[in-house]
Amino acid sequence: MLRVGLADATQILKLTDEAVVDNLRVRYEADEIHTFVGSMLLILNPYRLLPIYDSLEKYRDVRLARAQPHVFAMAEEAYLCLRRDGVSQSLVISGESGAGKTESTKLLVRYVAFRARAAAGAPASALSESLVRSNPSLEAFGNASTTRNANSSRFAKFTRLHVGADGGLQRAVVVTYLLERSRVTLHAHGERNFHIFYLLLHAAAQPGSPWPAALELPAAAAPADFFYLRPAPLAGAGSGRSPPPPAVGAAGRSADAGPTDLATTLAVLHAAGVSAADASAVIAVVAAILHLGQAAFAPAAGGSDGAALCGGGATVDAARKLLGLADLRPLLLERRLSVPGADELVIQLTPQQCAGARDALSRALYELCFAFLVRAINRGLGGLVDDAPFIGLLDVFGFENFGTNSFEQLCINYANERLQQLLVERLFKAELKLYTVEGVPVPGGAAAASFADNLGCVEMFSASPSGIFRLLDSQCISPQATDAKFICSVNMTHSTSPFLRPPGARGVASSDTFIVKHYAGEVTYSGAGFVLKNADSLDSHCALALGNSSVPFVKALIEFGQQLAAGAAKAGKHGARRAGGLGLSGGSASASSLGRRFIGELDTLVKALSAGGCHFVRCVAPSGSGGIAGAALRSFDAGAVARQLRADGTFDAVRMLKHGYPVRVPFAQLHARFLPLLASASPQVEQLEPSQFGELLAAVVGVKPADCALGSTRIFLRGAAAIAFDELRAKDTAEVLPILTAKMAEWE
Ligand code: AOV
Ligand code: MG
Repeated sequence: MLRVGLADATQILKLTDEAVVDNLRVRYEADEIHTFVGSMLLILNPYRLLPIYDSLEKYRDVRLARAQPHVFAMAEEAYLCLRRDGVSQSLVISGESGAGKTESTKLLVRYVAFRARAAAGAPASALSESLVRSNPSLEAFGNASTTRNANSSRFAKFTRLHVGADGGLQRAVVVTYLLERSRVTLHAHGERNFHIFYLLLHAAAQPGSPWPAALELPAAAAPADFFYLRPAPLAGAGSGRSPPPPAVGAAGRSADAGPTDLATTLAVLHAAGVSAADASAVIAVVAAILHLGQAAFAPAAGGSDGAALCGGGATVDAARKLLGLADLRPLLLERRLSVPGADELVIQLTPQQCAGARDALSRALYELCFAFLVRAINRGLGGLVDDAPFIGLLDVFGFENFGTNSFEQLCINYANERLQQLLVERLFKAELKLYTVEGVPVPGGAAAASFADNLGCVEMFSASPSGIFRLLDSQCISPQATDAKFICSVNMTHSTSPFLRPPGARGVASSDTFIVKHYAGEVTYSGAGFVLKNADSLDSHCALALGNSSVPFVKALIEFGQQLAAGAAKAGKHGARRAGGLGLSGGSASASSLGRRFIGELDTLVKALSAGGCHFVRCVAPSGSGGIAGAALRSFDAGAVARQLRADGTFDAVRMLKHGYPVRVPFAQLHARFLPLLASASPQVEQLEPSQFGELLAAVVGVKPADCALGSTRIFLRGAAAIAFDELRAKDTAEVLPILTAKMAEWE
């Protein structure tokens, strides 16, 4: 028989980091990809479809302490907690890029939809159908192939599944964060733009396709024909390779496996309530972006200021038509400045500035389409606001460390730091504080109580006024802003931070790079574009022109963007921000900067997560940073696994949880729940203090002293001891009475 190791890493007798990794290896080799660390679940990416997702029924009503480790068991636990306590529960899914977060999220959604259906006795609802079906279209617009993951999420997503009083799914809301808009106009070597562009070209190349004529695309156009889709060359080398198409997802069905074709994407849009005309209009904007990318600029003839379009004239005209504009050229070649009390100032842009204006327009249009899509999907899911408790599923973009790391990685890695801090707070800090407050000695002593705290790193990013994002904002509002100045200010301001590597020792100028010691590893941030990307917003005259578009959809898109920008600016004034703002500026440069908006959005998100129960799912890439190539090998790289477990605090968690008491129940709760039962056996019980009552209960259910500790307000329990309490109800009075009497006699 195959050895399958231990289902819970905290059960390892001789606990070392190596033993934890070895246990995972043994399990992985036996296709056991799930392992508990107490109430936390580790999932090792299997990189292939395993036959372990068909039987959902067997997880129903099984408490986590009794369950086999499985992603469905986590969803069931969250569901049961919500039903029992009436409080929202969130499943926080973390892990490096390519580790399996998005696939796990889809499985969790599938389970909750099943569970809610089973509870409410309803047939498959349109809502759960729409939920599962909305994935391909979101992924088509929000995912792209990177060197780490062929279907990498380039936005973060918080899905709230609201559960009604009958246990059924009432409605769902998808909130998205920080789409990586810069990818629309630039992608790194070995990566691709968002899937939708390739899906469109693929569809347009099919015989008889209506798209080429409708969108003025050349027949049989290939991605390499478009500037925005061309494989990016490796710096100083030839052209880059194109990564493989999206892989097959965990659910193994095309509907769940990410974007497959344009028709599916359109069908989903349609199902979400988007009219066929609007769906085609979205695709037309996507095509317009491709056309826009073809615009090239040269210095204006005759030595005059400014630039002129060179080449690409026909495609710029196609973009103009698709966007419903009378004239697109002025939007690319000029900047108009409104001067109070004077005539409008028209400035001719240099060729480089023109390219900047072109790209800003493309990015803003794309992000608006994405936001439109999210809104449409939400409408299909039943509305935006609800106070009913929910199961929240958080799927973020994983920690990234590339050859060149810029603004995108800064935001992505900051988001991961925040979530890591949530885990540190929930798992370690709250735990230690509770033992202290309750007067219970920390189980396992000091060795078990040590953990790495990344709070200092989070603060280095978001603190006011000197956090990294604030420093970037100050650059953005300065007239002579440069990336070098920003990098220099980070190195100077945080030179003594333990989370920043001092530049001096590295033999590079302090304006070239800065190195952050993230919880998940050191990342060198460099390269150009911090200032530009942070302040990226659509010029107001551009927005005005598009707002007067003859294409109703484009007009509506701009109005929608302006509403979001106004909402974001208003929320910003009150300290909180909601998703929105997008490419349309809603205030001053710093008030609407992307970095600031992102910090605000994350604050709101973390508050929502902190308000209820949290369940942690950690995805691990067993082949480490081998990315797509490693995935093909399905190898288990012990070093890479150890690195991930050390970085995300799993080793610390195993140590702490091995000694700790995973279940704790307030005496008051025990008292309320079990008094009637015990009082029916012996009325004397009613005289007891809740803490004495707790002790009595522990004796009645036969909990060993080593498996419990009595605090000042609650009882701490280990292992299956907690379940013994739940089973108490089933016990006979005759069985309970002798123990009860003996214990009471002891006290007298
Ligand atoms: P990620 O969400 O963690 O990365 P994904 O969930 O996209 O990673 O997983 C990457 C790939 O691994 C998928 O496309 C699947 O091929 C495979 N995979 C992941 N989980 C499973 C599973 N349970 N069963 C089978 N295959 C799986 V990123 O979005 O890049 O951070 O930004
Ligand atoms: Mg993902």
